[in-house]
Amino acid sequence: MANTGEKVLIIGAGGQIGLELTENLSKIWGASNVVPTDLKPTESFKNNPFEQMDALDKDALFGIVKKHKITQVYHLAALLSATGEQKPMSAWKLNMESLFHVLDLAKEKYIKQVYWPSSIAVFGPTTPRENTPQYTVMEPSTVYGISKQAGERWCEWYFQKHGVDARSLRYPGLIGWKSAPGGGTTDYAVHIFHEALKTASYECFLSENTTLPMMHMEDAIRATIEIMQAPAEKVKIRGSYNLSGISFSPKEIANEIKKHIPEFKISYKPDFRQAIADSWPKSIDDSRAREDWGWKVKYDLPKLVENMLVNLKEHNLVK
Ligand code: NAD
Ligand code: AKB
Repeated sequence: MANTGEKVLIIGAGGQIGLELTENLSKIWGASNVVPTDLKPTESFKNNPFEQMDALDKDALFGIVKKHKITQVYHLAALLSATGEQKPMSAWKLNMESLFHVLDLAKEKYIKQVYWPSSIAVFGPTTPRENTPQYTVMEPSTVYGISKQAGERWCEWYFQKHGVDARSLRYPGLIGWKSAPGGGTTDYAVHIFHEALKTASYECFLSENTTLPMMHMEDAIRATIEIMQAPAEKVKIRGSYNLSGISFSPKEIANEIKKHIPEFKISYKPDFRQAIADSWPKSIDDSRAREDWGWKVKYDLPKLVENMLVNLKEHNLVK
């Protein structure tokens, strides 16, 4: 049976994370208590009270929060790293202004809690790349990374000055079978599975040895819900927590796929996303998340690859 008590708003619910988060939060709070919002409706929300909303429209956001007596907001709408480099000013506007709207709602006590994701994109070429610490040099070289770094600082500022209970994770690249990625540098690690099952070949836009931090979507959703449900005093970092899953390169994931599809072939044609990937860490130290609120990853690379191939096939989701 679903819990009661919270009324949850998800902004950008139609995206890669939002679709799965809506499903999971609906199991916890009941579908009628979870309000997904996005620029356009999708079929996935037939059991939830979906609202069409532009995250930049502060009045619409305030109206929906009041109408549904929302207590928690998960704010996911953003332009990601690759799209952000193509549309820098749109990325800056959306990623920053929409965050202020949500933080202001919490400051004015309309809502009790905010979740806002950050990213490994907060790090840059001058950051130590192996086992990147929680606190280190951060000079992001993408508009997306700059917006995430600024967002972290604003979340912390609203917490310190106004007592806003904002919580955040620096997600690595996320890989799931239920939803498609939306314009990031790590998107190859989802596309590769679809192409492997469809054509047994994939042309990768990153070079073969580009190692990046990644995570199965199930782990990421669990981490998100765990940090939101942790007692406030355990959430000691109010910027954003490092979060680590697994690290691999295109060559390594291709080799793992070959164990299931021996004829699978990968080729490499790096594009502008290579420079973005080269500026990001290879692996992340998430000891603070483990110590503070008990984070523990479940999926390693072999489990992730098996899970993706089995589910994409079983649910007929190859695109
Ligand atoms: P996505 O691009 O798949 O989804 C974003 C959603 O926001 C889309 O459904 C889009 O329609 C919606 N949106 C865009 N502009 C909007 C607007 N003006 N008003 C309302 N909705 C709007 O992104 P995602 O992968 O689900 O990422 C969600 C959040 O998680 C983002 O903040 C992203 O930076 C962060 N994140 C994602 C990853 C990842 O690998 N997916 C990694 C790190 C951080
Ligand atoms: C992207 O590649 O932009 C995202 C991210 C790591 O933030 N997946």
